[in-house]
Amino acid sequence: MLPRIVGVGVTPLSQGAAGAAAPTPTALILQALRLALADAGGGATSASRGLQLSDLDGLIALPSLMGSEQFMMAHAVAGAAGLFEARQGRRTIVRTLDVGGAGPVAALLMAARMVAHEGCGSVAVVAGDTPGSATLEEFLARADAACRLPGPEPLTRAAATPALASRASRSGGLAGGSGSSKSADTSGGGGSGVAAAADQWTVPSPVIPNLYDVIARWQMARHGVTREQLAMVASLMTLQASRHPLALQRRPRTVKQVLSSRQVAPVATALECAKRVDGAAAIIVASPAFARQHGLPEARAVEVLGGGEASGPPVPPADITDTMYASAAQAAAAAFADAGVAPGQVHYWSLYDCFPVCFIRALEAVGLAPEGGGGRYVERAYKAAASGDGGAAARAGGEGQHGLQALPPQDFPINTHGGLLGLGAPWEVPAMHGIAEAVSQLRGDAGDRQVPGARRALVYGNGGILSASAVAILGRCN
Ligand code: MLC
Repeated sequence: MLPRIVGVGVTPLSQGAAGAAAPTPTALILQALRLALADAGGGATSASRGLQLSDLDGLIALPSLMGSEQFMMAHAVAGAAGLFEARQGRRTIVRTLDVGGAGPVAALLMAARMVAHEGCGSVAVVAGDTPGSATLEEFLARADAACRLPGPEPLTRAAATPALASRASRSGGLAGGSGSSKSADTSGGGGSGVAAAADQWTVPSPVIPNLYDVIARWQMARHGVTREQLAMVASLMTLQASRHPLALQRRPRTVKQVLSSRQVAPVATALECAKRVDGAAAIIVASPAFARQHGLPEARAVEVLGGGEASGPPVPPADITDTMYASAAQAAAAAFADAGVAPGQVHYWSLYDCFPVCFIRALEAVGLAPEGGGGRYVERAYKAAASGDGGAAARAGGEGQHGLQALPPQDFPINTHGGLLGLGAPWEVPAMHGIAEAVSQLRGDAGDRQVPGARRALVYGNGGILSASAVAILGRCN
């Protein structure tokens, strides 16, 4: 009998109201935790009363970027929640896990291990952050600093990377001046073909989009991904988000609109960057015995069938090689083996999409597209959405003024919530949205986003600059 997800709580998303007091990450997390505890009970029609804080034997939190609680986040959250008082001296395990955006999936797997091997009946995983209510300057001051990590050969990097530094300065950056320049080279690839180097000390702000840009240009040069295929990812995610009740913006964007948005890096516009929003989410993992003891409804439980993790470099090195960014594929292979599930047995996929290249590589890593074929996979889906594809798209709803038609969920069973590029990204929270959407799909309550008959789902989280990968495979209990 496997550990299972018994409760999910997701707060509304927000971009921060002018003049309103911004919430703290911890306050949002507590809101999400309350929602998850109540959700475990199954809602108003269920006989179960849900769970109480005191029922939690463990709590895992992910660090926040905008909060002041920068030390032992999980302890800060547990303290603010009153967890230790509520537990009245019973053993409680509280841990902070830092693998960036891979955190929710890695924490889900850690929670499952705590349930299976550390004597915990139930463990909460929580994450929340408030980049949406920060000014762009405040956000970038922290986000840029977070990614100024030492890469290999720190003393020689600057000398080794003149091509990128000059490219990056041509693109302007946002803090550096002509941020709206559209004149940067978008041909892809560095002067030496596939060698696209990143010296994060000379990469302009915003640092994270510019570092991902290095990998995107490598992917273009190495695998023939086109500039338009990158933009199609962002467009498809806005189309997916247009059906999600929490989406702040429901207007799908075409490739043309994506490409004409503000340029922030040589091959990235603002619409191709994870969207800053405030939000928090919580999930509760429990043992089957705990769930039975507390009368939690079996029909809503989602089993953690297996998982895998792997890591890569903290920043793109001087020469990207074919094997350097294998962590997503390694984590996926480990997860499939652990779960005893093949890619063909997965019906729904939440794939991390902080930037289009992450999503394209994820399609290949999990086996939806062959190596180097992620761009073409995206292009086929976009063309179906743009053309109506023989009436298939029309079945899912009418065509709007933008000329795109929502794809039937069974034709594109990926990120039906819209991912980071469509729904939004509260720093390390987004893979929680991916988990929440997978749970919705497996419970069969995803409404017009429902993939018919979804019984198994895969969730992939990515941390840093493709530096940490975590993959979980989930399944219906009944
Ligand atoms: C904004 N937009 C939205 C939206 N928010 N669309 C839909 N839904 C939302 N919630 C649209 C705007 O209308 C605008 O479109 C465009 O997106 C840009 O918004 P903006 O407000 O003008 O941009 P702003 O946020 O101020 O700055 C853009 C940015 C910044 C690119 C500099 O967003 C950024 O740095 N993003 C990256 C964040 C990041 O690095 N996250 C971590 C990713 S790595 P239009 O048409 O008007 O242009 C990761 C791994 C890890 O995830 O470990 O963390």
